[in-house]
Amino acid sequence: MLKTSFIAKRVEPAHFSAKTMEQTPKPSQPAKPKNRTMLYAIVVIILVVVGVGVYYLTLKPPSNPNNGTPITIWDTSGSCSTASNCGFRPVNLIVKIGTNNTVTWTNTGTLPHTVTGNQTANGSLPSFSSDTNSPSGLSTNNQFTFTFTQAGTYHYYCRFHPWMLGTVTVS
Ligand SMILES: [Cu+2]
Repeated sequence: MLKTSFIAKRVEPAHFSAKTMEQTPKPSQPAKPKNRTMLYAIVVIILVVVGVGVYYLTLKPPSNPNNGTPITIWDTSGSCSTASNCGFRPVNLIVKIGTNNTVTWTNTGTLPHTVTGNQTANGSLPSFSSDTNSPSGLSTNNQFTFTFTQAGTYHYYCRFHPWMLGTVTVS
């Protein structure tokens, strides 16, 4: 009698403690995946926000940071065989000294282009060329800025594609 009751007493706490030991991690287990899901969601949101930010910073063309009167240099997806698929826009720009006589060309095309003053046509007017700072041409999104301080009509072209023509008339 004594022996059996003693064994029963000893077995019972051992069995109970084993149950509680098993049960203690159980309520924390369903909580862990919840916290992980939240963490993954936060990480994904951060990655998306950073990704979108990097995308806009690297791929969005600059909105004329040089802040001059804008002229767009354009070409049609890598083609510039005639004046119909590349050029300057506007072709003929009119500016006024003291108002908007600083002009910024931005290459929005895929090919390198230049802004090269036609000194034969411009005569004694000040010369200007993007080659001074960009001898291999303006690549995509690159800019050239020049301030016209003398009145006259300035003819210019692209050195690589001489059919790309433009004028800036300064008064
Ligand atoms: Cu060109």
